Amino acid sequence: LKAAAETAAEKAADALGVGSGPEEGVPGKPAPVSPSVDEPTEPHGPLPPKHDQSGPAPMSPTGQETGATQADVAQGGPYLTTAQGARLYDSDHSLKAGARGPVLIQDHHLREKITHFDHERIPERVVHARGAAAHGVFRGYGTAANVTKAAFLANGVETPVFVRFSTVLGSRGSSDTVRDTRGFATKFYTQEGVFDLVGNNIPVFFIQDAIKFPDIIHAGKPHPDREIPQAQSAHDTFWDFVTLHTEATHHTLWNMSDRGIPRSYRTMEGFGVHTFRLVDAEGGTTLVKWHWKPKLGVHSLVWEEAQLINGMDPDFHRRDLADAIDAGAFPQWELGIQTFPDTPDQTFEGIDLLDPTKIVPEELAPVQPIGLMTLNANPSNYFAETEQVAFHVGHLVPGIDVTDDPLLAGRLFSYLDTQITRLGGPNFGQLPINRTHAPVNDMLRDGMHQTAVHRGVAPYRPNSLDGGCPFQAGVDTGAYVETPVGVPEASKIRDAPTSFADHFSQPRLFWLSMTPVEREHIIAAYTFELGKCYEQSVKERGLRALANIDTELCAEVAAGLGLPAPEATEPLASPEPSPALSQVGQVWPPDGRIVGIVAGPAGDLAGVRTVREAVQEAGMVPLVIAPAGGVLDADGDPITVQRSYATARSVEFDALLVAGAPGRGDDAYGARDAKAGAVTGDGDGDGADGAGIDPRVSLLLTEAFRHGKAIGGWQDGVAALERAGVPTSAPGVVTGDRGDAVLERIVELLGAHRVWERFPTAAG
Ligand code: HDD
Repeated sequence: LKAAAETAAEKAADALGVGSGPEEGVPGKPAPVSPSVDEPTEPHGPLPPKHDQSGPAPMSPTGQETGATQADVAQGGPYLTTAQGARLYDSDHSLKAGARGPVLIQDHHLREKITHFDHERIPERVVHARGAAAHGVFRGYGTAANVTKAAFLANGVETPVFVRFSTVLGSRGSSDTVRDTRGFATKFYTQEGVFDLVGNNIPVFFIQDAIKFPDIIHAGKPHPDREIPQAQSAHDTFWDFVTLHTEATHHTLWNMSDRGIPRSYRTMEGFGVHTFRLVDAEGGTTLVKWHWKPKLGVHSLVWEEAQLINGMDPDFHRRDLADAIDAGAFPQWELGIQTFPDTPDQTFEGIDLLDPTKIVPEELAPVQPIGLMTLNANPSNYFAETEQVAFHVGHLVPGIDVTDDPLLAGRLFSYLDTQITRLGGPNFGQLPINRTHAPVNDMLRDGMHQTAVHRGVAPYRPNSLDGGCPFQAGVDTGAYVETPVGVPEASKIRDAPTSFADHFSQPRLFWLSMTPVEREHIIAAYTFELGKCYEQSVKERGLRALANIDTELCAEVAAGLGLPAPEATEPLASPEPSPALSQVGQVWPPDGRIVGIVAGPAGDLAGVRTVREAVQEAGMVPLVIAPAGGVLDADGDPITVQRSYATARSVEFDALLVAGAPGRGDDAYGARDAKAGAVTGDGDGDGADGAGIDPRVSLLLTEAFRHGKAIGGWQDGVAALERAGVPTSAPGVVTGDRGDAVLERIVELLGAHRVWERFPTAAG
């Protein structure tokens, strides 16, 4: 085999008329910089898998051992083969009648390779097309035992999970930080079957009845003629629909708030939205709403940051999640429930629990923690896992049941239906990422992509030929055991309950629960979005909806649009505000926060070293920023530079520290700038160059300032801040003689996420 590989290499070399040395002397190709970047010529075994794949053999969909290990089924082995396992000696040239002759159709490998490639894509999800996912584990606290018999919620039970976060409107290749709702879908591989909690980061929905789902999505997606704008709600059709269909007002208001632009998937809450029904061991029932509470707190971007990131790093959220997990900073959420008595009217404190446009304030029904989820592994393959995972609100386990929420009813149909198109048939449950960890013993047979080899002759019930197998479980252990909820005596009717007609009292509750800075952001968001609409009538209708939420909100947005503010058409309610809805005012751990340290080749490098270590010890990520890449090396103890002035941009950092920032013309820029005769400083690299500061550093610092980020400087860094135009006496700007002391104060500031006193600003 080795000889065969050698022969191939020799053949290639012969064809080029050169020796068999790697790429040596190939005309037009520069010599390789280092041997490590050459294509290897010796066959060798597969590289060790990035993630541990040594786990137990995957089960077949029928629950039988396949005998294969994960490593066997993954790509591996030293030799390239066809799909049928035949080794290939050349995958670089198609079979031709002579080197310059026509390509021959008998080339099986060519046809197989191209045909497979032609079919690599599957339809993207009709909504939530863009997502990122991670594996993890859920551990029950046992605190839900009095309301549900679901075994995975029992104390100490550990259940593997797979979570996919997503945006709703954009296509697969769209940007992460658009203003949109985020999906938060969790697959629990429980011992009693798969349970999917398919929620969002916003606790209410645009519509109360699933029959309106195609309408809201058609309105939100790009216009059908030009297919623009991508992944945006700031356009006429979206606002046309949500202002005509006023039950969308509450969800839209959440979208226009900071919740529409999360800082990270790791800092989002998750909500099951609908009311579900839990069933205990005695058959007793309780109504619940599901909540995911992030351990890092709920944080958002500011709008200007979000827009910049869409250009700078469209994969911002995807990268953030993967990097954090790779670095061992495993994100965690507590699962919690709000519980309500299962009364015949299914309301709580006057709130209709079947209306998915309503929340129950946490002050009325506290969220009770029932378990902890930790995401601790990135997917090995995006397509196999993140793309092919199939969630379904109907995937339930014993102890969890649905209610008659009309939105939920439509979802129970849609998720199964959509997978059949997306994943090419009814056997998508057999894909590795969708396989249950409980044994499967169904009577579903055949169909496209059937991979199970079913045994037995009698896939029907009742039967005697397979010994009557399989048997049905009793109601005490089975899933999908109906709760005997009364159905009111009624005629068939296309209508909604009268309580569903209240579209404004809860948006008002949300608005009144916001702090002044959050209200400023909401005003700015409506002004931007309605301002992007072309149709005057849509803008005016938007203002009429706002008038029914709050007079000040309406007046401010109207002023921004240059239109008169209309009067409310409904009396404004006076609900008790719910402080739990605000993202401001709490203190959170700084874990995983990214701190940029601007340093030059001179200045207090010992201080930079100390600060970098202290940042790491505090569980945060330090990134050293210098004029050029490489290392800063004052005294033989090099400090690695992670970002140069060319690659650093403020949006990546939660806080910035400045030890010194040399001006242009300094040696640290290297030959290129020196040759270009850039503006000179005093050239000593101490950051005190009178001639000014590099415009990129100035932009870095002023942007961070505008976005309410904590900024610190010590020694030469204080002068650098001043030259960059950062007011050193402003709130959240910390200066001092020692880097570690400045850092201490920065960590305190990070607890509040942003320096809120600096808002409102143009960036709001
Ligand atoms: Fe949906 C995907 C969440 C209403 C129909 N939905 C989807 C995903 C999430 C949600 C997180 C992505 C899952 C993944 O990562 O693969 N959807 C919601 C929430 C809703 C909601 C929280 C309201 C409370 N959805 C909703 C309705 C319908 C759908 C009313 C249809 C009647 N949703 C779908 C779908 C999708 C989907 C078309 C597209 C891809 C998929 O299901 O697997 O079936």
